[in-house]
Amino acid sequence: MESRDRLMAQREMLQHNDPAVYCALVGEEEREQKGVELIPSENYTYPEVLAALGSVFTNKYAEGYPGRRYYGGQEYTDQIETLAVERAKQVFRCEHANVQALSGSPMNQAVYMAFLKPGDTVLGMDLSHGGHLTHGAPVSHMGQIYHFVRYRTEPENQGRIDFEQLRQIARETKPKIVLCGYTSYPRDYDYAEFKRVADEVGAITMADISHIGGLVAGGVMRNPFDYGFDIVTTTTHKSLRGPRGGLILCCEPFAKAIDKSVFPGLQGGPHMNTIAAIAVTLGKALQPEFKAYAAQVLHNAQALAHALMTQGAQLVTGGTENHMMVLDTVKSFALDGKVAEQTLDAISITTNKQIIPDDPNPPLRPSGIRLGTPAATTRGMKEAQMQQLAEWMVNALARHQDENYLNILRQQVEELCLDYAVPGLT
Ligand code: DSN
Repeated sequence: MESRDRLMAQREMLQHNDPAVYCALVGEEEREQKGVELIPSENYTYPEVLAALGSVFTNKYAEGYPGRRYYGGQEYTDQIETLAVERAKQVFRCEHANVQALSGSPMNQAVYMAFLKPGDTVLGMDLSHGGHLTHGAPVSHMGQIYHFVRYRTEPENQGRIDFEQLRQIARETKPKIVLCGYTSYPRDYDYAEFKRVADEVGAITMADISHIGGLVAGGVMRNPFDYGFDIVTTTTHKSLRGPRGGLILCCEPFAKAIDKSVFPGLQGGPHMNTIAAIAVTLGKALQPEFKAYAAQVLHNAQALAHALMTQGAQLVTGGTENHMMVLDTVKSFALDGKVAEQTLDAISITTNKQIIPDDPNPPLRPSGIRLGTPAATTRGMKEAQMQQLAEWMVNALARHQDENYLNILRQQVEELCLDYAVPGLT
């Protein structure tokens, strides 16, 4: 059967045999097409990635690594994983890559488990200042097993990291890992300074570049390996535009311990359909078009941040140096982040509520929302559309109780979105 017919037949089978799942799928396709995604950690992946994810590679168990597996029948899985590894090394200019982590959390856990014993110290970013759950949130298992100590940003210095404080904490606590990388931080990272501190106390340097992985791959943001970092982790589904997965990249001396920690330490059979999709994603990241995409993500973020601030909205760091920004909705509109998120949902602009540094409010009703440009850029939106979206968002948040007005805005947003197709849905 021709591939197109096969895909149609698969969808028809799903529609016929499981209408509940099919209806939800169609609903999600419509939601993605008619609105716009401004959550900074999301993206619209490539049609080729969807094809690889929905392929027979999902059938195969492949515990182990290429050439050293515990099951037979690995001629094509070995090809795929080797390709993904080689491309990852080329894209990120590193000596070793493990492509088996199932997603971001197990990816970081595997690194900790490779090099730390319970109770060992990790120096990471304060969570309300932008750190991630796996960087030591007390509610995460990682926060309970290891001893996380925290550095912070300086609000009076546009959210830049306070390296004096960071160095002092490192000297006092002697961490085994100095961790740089965040989930809600709109500034670039001074890897050289992190490395100096880590060297002074004999710590391993680890950068979790999950959010900016695509921007590093596209050469528009700094690469931690250029500053002598030991280990870099990144998810593959954010700015990199791939499937949901994780890469652990490192220099050769760390390679064995990391591979052993992922399998058999933490995980069983790798998801080979995801690894096939990661190979596709990294192949795309090596194309010149990807550099242009990454550059446009940054241009769009500048345009969005500038348009929001011009219209009186307050960004937590007073601007951005990457793809994201955090809007203080309490200061800007006297609304908490939950209400702001719901208001923007009502006009088909998807964002997410977000705690801000030292937020006095709880995480489910925090003081801000996060915005980012990777997904909108994938659809071909540029600076003019960012300005338009900023205007609609500010107007909606300023008149959030006016339902009729929100309906008018929603129609305008959806009209715009019709002109920008979601890849894989046309
Ligand atoms: N959930 C991701 C994010 O939104 O940043 C991090 O894990």
